[in-house]
This record gives sequence, structure tokens and C-alpha cells, in this order.
Amino acid sequence: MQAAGRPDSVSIHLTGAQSGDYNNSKQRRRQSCWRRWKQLSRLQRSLLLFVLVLLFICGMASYPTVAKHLRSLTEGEQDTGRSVRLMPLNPHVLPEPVQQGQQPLPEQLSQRKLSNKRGPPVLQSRLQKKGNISNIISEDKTAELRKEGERDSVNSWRGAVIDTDQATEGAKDGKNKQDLPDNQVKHSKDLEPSRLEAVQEAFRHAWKGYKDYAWGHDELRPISRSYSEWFGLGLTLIDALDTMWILGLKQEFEEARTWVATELTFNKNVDVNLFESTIRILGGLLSTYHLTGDSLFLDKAKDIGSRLMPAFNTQSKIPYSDVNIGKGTAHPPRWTSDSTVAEVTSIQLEFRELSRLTQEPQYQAAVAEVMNQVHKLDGKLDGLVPMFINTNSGQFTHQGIYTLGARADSYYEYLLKQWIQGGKKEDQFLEDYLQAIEGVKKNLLQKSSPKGLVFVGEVSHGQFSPKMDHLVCFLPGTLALGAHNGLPADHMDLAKELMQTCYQMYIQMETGLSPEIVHFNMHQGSTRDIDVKPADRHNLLRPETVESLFYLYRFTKDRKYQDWGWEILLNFNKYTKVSSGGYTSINNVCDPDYPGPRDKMESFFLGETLKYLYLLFSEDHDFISLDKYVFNTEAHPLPIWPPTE
Ligand code: DMJ
Repeated sequence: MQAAGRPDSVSIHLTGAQSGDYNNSKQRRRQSCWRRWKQLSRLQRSLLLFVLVLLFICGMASYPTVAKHLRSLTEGEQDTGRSVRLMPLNPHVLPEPVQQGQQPLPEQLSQRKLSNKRGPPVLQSRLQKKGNISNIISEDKTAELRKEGERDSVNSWRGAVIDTDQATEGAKDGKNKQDLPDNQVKHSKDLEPSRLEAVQEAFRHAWKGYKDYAWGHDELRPISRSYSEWFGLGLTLIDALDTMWILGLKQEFEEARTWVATELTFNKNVDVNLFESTIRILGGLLSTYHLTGDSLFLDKAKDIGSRLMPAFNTQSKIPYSDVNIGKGTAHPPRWTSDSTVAEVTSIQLEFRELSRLTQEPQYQAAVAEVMNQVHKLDGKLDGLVPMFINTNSGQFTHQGIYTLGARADSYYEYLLKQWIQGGKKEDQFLEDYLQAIEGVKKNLLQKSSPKGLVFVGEVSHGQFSPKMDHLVCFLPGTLALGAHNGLPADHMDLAKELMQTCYQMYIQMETGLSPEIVHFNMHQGSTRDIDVKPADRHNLLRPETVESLFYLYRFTKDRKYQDWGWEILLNFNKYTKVSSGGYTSINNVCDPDYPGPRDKMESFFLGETLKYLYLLFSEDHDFISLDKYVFNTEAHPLPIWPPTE
């Protein structure tokens, strides 16, 4: 019965609640709450109030408009740091949606950039928390603007944008151009500064740093906003002269010319490295003379050329590595009487040209003697040379290591280029070059696993090593240049394969920038093709890959090479650009979170890297035509000699 009676009583109770009982119970509850509140100690009450306030703030912050306001307040505070930020320290995790055809805001672009980071999500969120190295290295928002719609346009030389997509895209998917929202059309047309302009902008940024903190000195140290001296000859300024002329940066060029005219003197008691000062200073002055016709640069070239000549006063005629250009004395490095093979065989283009211009044969004679001797030497492996040569005996030393990387690289480059410079008449250069390329194929070429990337390794005392320097990435360009000049077509095939490998050396890294040295995996079952040792993770802003991209694009017209170069430029902007001016080499291409600035902008970044990028994006292939000019190993174009000479 109890069970039967319960429903009744409930029913009665509920009826009561619907009238006044419910209100009474509410009132009772309020009273009991108040009683309980009064019973709490002061500390307990304060704690409870604090929790309630906290909950209220969290609730408000999750409401988008308020959140936006709060974030802008915090970012505003962080943005006031010493002229060194462009990215908020606590960037938003997600970008706000952009309406179709609406221009993204700069803050949205920086958010997208973060979410585009390579690497697993955990790395990305770590990066977002730490804000990357934004206190030191700036973000390039305009570059990002370009990236947003880069496929919408084709760039002609010196910056004119030819709009391609608008006419064709609509037709492709059956839509008429008018079907697109009006603002979308504007987006791709108006927001796209060209890739050429992006290179000019990068140059100007690098130059600003050099001008502000290192003017007239050898190299900019962009982080410490100072400079370093190597020879004390304004190395970056001279290396960059012809780049400024090529990029059309008239004002910058004029300022630099004034410095050369009024400040540059080679009458200095300094030791300089023969190779480095030949390719950067002599080469830079000669090419600037050719491009501008300004005799100032020829006079300076003659001055430095003649001051370098004492280097050849050796027992063997193989030059010493160092010369004192003020005293007229030369010597090998303190610890050895050896010179580096690449160094003594990669000064020929410049000294030969100096003889042609001055009609003084001693320059050409001195460098030709070196080539003749190296041609005859024993100790080569199928045309491949060792890395050292003795200035007393004239023989190769430390034999047994064969590489196309450091200390041997430009020997091969200059064999081909001397042949081209001289009008393809000096057969010995061609024979040595062809033999060496066969030697590369036979001894150094292998494929990686799992992707089968073709790479150039090294041989050390009969053992193959799958090590490849970034320096070797000059080779695709040189092979392509040879094929363009009538050498076997399979050189071009190999050039394309190696170009792909060099590109992979960039995109497989977390920063999208290549390390100095990689090791390829060759055993089956490898999960990745490329390994990088901790000591090899740095990037010095080197040019070799973009140099080769330039040659490959000129000869194949395949736009993918331009796109690869564009990616590389964007990554230089992302990880190496310093907001107060300049670019810095970095310590670790595998850590986008902290690439570790090395505080140095090498002169070849302006002399070579940016120049080759500019020429890569240029559609005017008659400008610095590869049938009229040959680039020295520091990217200074020198004329191919006319047939009569
Ligand atoms: C430059 O000085 C020259 O390109 C040289 O041939 C190799 N090293 C640097 C650039 O990496």
C-alpha cells in the first residue's frame, strides 16, 4: 500500500508547488544562501569572490569582440620593444576568417605564416608560444602579401606585372571573368608586387643594415649592429656594386661609387687572400666597369690586380694563398706551404680579362701557368683533383680525397668557363672538364633512399662517403651551361636531377633553408633521404642553389625553377632577415623555433644570392645574356671575348 499511496502524496505536493510553495522554497533557498554566506569567514568570502570574478573575465574573453580588444591591448605593449619587432609575441592561434575576395589584414597574414610552419603541430604551438626569434628577426609582411596570390601573375623584367589568371582561370572552370566578385579581381591585380620588386626590397633592406652599421667595412654584423673586417677594403660594398646596377638601384649605386672614388685605397699594409680578393674585388670591379663603362672601376681593378701579383713569386709558380697588398710580399698560411686547389685555379677568368683590357700579358701568363701545371699533374682520379697543392714542389698533397665541395669546387667551374670566355678555342680546358664530369659520374654519383635523389658524394682513400656540401649545388648550373654550349645532352639531364636534389636540401629542412652539409641515406629501408649532423646545420646565405636555378630557368624556361627560388627567398625573409637592417647567417636550419642568428651577413649574399634571384625572376633573357657574359665564381659577369681575339 505504501507504494500505492506515494504517487498521491507527490501529486498533491506538486500541485502546491505550482502555486505558492515553489516561490516559498525559492525564498527559503535565498535566505539559506545568505545565511551560509554570513557564516563564511572573511578569507573564504574573498576567495569565493575572486573565483567568481575570474570566471566572469574568462567568459567575457571568450566572446570574440572583447577578446580581440584584450589581445590588441597586450600586443600593443609588446610591440613597443626597441625597433625590433614585427610579430606579436603571443600571436593568435587561429586567423580570423577572410571573406572571399577580401584583403587579409597584416595580422592575419602573420597568423597564417605561423600556421604554415613546417614540422609537427607540437613544434608549431611551441613556436607560437615563444614567438620565434621575433625580437631579433623581423617578419616580411609584404613578402607574405605577395605569397598570398603569387600564382595569379607573371612578372616581366624590372617589375611589370602581367596578369594571366584573370583571363584564363574563368574560362577553365566555365566562369566568365565578370562572374568573380569585383574585389577578388582587385586582390590579384593590385596587391601583387612582383618578385623582382621583392628582391629589390630584400637588397635595400640588406643595404640599409650595411649602410647604417658597417659602411665602408667588410661585413655587416646585423644583430650587434656593427661590422667585421677581413681585409679592411669595403668587401661588401665592392661585391655589391654590379648587383645594384643590375637591380636598377641607382641611388644606392651612386653612393657606393662615391665611396670607391673617394675612400677606397689598396695602398694598405694588409694581408689579403689571393682567391677571395680576386673573385670578389677584382671580379667585382671588372664587371662593374663593363656594365657601366666607368673608367674609375677599371683603374681600381688595375690597382688591385697588380698588387696581387707577388703571390705568384713562388718556386713552383703555384701562388701563395696570401698577399700583403701594401708591402708587396706574399706567403702561405702560417701552418703550411700548401695552397688550396680551387683557390689557385679559380682566379683565371679575372686575370685573363685584366690582361685583355690592359694589354699587359703578365696577368694572363701567371694564371695560365697554374692551369698548365695542374693539367699535367699526377694524382687525379679520372679527372678529379685532390684538395691541396704545394707551392714549393707544385705537386698535389694530402691526396686521396675527391670532392666537388669545398677546396675543389670552382676548379671544375673555371675549366668550363675559361673555355667559354675564350670563345671555345682552348681545347685543354674542354678536355679536362669533360674528363672530370665523367669522373664525377663514375666515382661520385649515387642515389639516395627512399626517394632516389641523385647526389654527388665524396671519395676518401677509396671509400665512398654520401656527404654533399651545399657548395656542390653550383654543379647543376655549370652542367646546364655546358650543355647550352654544345656539350653532351646528358649533362643537362644530370643538371636537372641534381637541381631537384639541391632543392630538396632546402624543403626537407624545417626552415626551408639548406644546411651547409648533408649526408644522404643509401641503405634500403631508410625513412628519410637526407640527414644533417649537428655541426653542419648552419646556413651562411650561400648562393649556389639559386645560382643553378637561374641557369636552369634560362635554358629550360620551366617556371618551377622560379617558384623554387621564390620559396627560398621567402624563407630567407622569414628566418634570416633582421628588422633593424641586414640579413644574418643562422646556426640551425632544423629549428624554426630558434634558428640561432650568427650575426654575420656575408658579402656574397649581396654579390651573388640576391643577384641570381633577381636574374632568375627576370623574363628578359637578353639582359646579361649567357651568350655574351660568363659569370665568375662570385657572380660577377665578365664578357665572353669576341671571336677576333
Ligand atoms: C663564394 O665566395 C663563391 O661562390 C665561391 O666560389 C664559393 N663560396 C662563396 C659562396 O658560397
